[in-house]
Amino acid sequence: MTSRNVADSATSSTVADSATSGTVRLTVSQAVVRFLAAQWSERDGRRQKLFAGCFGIFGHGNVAGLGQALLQDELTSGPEDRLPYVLARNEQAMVHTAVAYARQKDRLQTWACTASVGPGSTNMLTGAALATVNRLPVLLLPSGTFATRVATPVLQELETPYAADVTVNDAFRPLSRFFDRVNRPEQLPSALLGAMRTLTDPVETGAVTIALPQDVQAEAFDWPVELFAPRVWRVARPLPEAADIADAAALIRAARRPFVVAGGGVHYSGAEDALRAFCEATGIPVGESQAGKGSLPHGHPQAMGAVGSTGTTAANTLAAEADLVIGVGTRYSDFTTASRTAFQDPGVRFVNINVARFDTGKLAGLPVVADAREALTALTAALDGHRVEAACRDRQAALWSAWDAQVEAAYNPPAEVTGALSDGLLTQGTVLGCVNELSDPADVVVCAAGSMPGDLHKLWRVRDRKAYHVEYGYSCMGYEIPGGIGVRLADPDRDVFVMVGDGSFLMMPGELVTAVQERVKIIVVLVQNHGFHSIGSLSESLGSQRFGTSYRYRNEATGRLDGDRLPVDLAAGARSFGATVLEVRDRAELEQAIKTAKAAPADGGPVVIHVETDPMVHAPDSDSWWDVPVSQVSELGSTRRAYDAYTASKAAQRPYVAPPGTTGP
Ligand SMILES: Cc1ncc(C[n+]2csc(CCOP(=O)(O)OP(=O)(O)O)c2C)c(N)n1
Ligand SMILES: [Mg+2]
Repeated sequence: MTSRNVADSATSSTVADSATSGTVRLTVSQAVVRFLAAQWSERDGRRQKLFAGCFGIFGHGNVAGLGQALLQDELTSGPEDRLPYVLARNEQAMVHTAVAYARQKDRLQTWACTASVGPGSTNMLTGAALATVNRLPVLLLPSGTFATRVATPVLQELETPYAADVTVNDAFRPLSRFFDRVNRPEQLPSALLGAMRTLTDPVETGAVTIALPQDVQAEAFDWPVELFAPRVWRVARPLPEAADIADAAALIRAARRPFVVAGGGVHYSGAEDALRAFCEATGIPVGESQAGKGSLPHGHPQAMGAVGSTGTTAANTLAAEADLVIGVGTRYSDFTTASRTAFQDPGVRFVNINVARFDTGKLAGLPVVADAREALTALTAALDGHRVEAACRDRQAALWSAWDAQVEAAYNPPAEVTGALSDGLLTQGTVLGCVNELSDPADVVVCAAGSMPGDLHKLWRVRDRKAYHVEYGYSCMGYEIPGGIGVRLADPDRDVFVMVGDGSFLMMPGELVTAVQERVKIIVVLVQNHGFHSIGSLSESLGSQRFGTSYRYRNEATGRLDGDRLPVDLAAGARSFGATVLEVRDRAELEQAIKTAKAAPADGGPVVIHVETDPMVHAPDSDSWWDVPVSQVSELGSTRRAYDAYTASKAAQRPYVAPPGTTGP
C-alpha cells in the first residue's frame, strides 16, 4: 500500500505511517476499505481482486464512517488500489447485484455492501439469505447503533428489555456463514481475516457479515501496517479420496441405468469439460438443476436438459428409471427431486460428488467429498473403457427428440393455438423462443421468480456455460433487475436479457435508475400478465381458486379483488426512470425490438421491452410433481378435490434412505 497517493498530508491519517513504529493511524472504516482493496483470490494460477468494489446507501449510521472512508479512498487512491463505490437504490437490491456478480465470476470475485443503521441494514437480510442459500459470496457491512450506548436509544435503535446488547443486526446471524460485530477496533483484524477465509472457501461461502457500530466506524486506531499488505486467498480444489473414487466407479460399473444430476457446483468448479468427457466416455445421460443448467450445451447427445418438477420429459423419464443417480454439485432441492418422487426405481441408489460434505450425505448417497472437476476427472479415469449399453444411448436420443419437438411447438405455436389467444396476445413460450433464437449464444438470460423460471428451465437452449442465470435457490422476486446489473458488470462483453414478470418488476423496479446511473446495458423483457400467473395456476391446482393473485380493483359489488384490471402502465414507469422502452404487441414487433435492443450502445443504459402475454397457454408438461400441502379439511369443494389429488401424488414420495451398494427395495 506504499503506492498510495495521499492528497493532503497535513490532515492525512498516513502522517502516522512510520517504518519504525510499523503502525498506521486510521479509522476503523478507513482500515476496512484499505484492507478490502488489498485482497485477492486465486484459482488455477489466475489471480483477481476479491472485491470489485463497494455498493452502498448512506444514512447517519455510515455516512461519516464508511462513507468518509470511501470518499477518501476515491479521492486519494490510485485506480489499482481503489475500492470503487457504487450508489444503489435499495439495500436488498445491492446485495442481489453483488451476488449475481459473484455467480458470473464463478465465486472468485464479489462486492462489499454498506448500509445505514436499522432499516438500511435489515433491508439486506433477504439478500443475505439468498446468498447463503445459493452458496454465493458477499460481504455485508451493516451499521450498528453506538457501541458506547452513550445516548441510547438512538434513532432506529431496537430496544430489547431483556438484553441490552441485542440489535437488529443479530438477525443476520442465522443468514450468515460468518458473523462478527466489531465493538472495539482491536477486534477488526480477526473479523476481517475470518470473513475473507469464509468468502473464499467453496464449502463455507455465502453471506458474510461484519456489523460495525456507528461510533466504532469513526474511531481511530494505530493498526499494524502488515494488516494492509496484499493478501492472496487460494480457492481450493479438494481432491477426492482414492477409496471413494474406487467405490463410486464400482457402483457405476454395476449400474444398468445410471443418470447424472448436474448442479451449480459443476459451474462454480468450471467442471463442464470434465463432465462432458465423463459423459462421452461412459454414455451416461445428464439432467440439470436450475443452478446446473448449461453444464452440457444444448444438443449434446447426453444432455437431457432440466430434471425435476420443471424438467423435460426426457430427463424425468430417465430419472424415474435410474438405478444409480450420480449427483454432481447439487443440493437436491425439492424442485430437483420433484419432492422426492423423481427417482422411482425401487433399488435406486446415489453417489454424491460435492465439495461440501453436508451435501454428499443427502439421500443416503455414497459421499465423494471433492471439487467437481477433480472428482469427475478421477472417475472417468477409474471407469476406463466402461460404457452404458447402446440401447440406453438410443433411448436417450429418442426421448430427447420427442421433448425437443415440444419445445419447438412452445417456441413457435401452431395456428390453432395462436388463433385462440385473447386479443391476439403472445404466449410466454413465444416470447422466450424469440429471445432464445435472436440472442447470441454467449448472451446471458437472467430470471428468478414467477412462471418464467420453470419455463426457462424446461425450454431454454443453453449454448454457453455462463449463459443461463436463474436464481432458484431463494427464487426471490425482485432479484431480476439488480441481478442483471451484476451479471453485466461482471461480464460486459455479453448482452444480458433480464426476463421479469410484472409482479417481480413491481417489487424492485428502482434499480433501473442504478443501471441508468452506471450506463449499464441490460435488456429487460418485461412480461405483463396482470398479476401472479405462476401462483394463480398453483392456487388453482391446489383448490384455492386463484385467490388474491390477480392485479384488480376491489369490486364494489362483491367486496372482493375481482374488479377490472388496474390501469398500471409499467412501460411508462420504466421510461420515467430513464430507461429506453420499446412496447411490442406482436411477434414481428418483438423480434424487431430484440434486434434494436441488441444494437443499442454498450454504454447506453437499460433497454426495456414491454410485452403483454396470454398467461393461460402453458409450457409443455413435465410429467412431474411438487409437494405443496393442501388443507386437510375444507368447506370448499375445490379444496376437497385438490386434497384427494394431493394424497394420491403424495403416495409416490420416497425417503431414499437405503445405503449405497445394497440391493433391493
Ligand atoms: C419476494 C417474494 N415474494 C413472494 C414470492 C412468491 N411468489 C413466487 S412467484 C410470485 C408471482 C410472480 O409474479 P410475476 O413476476 O408477475 O410472474 P408471473 O407469475 O406472472 O409469471 C410470487 C408472489 C417470491 N418468490 N418472492
Ligand atoms: Mg405476472
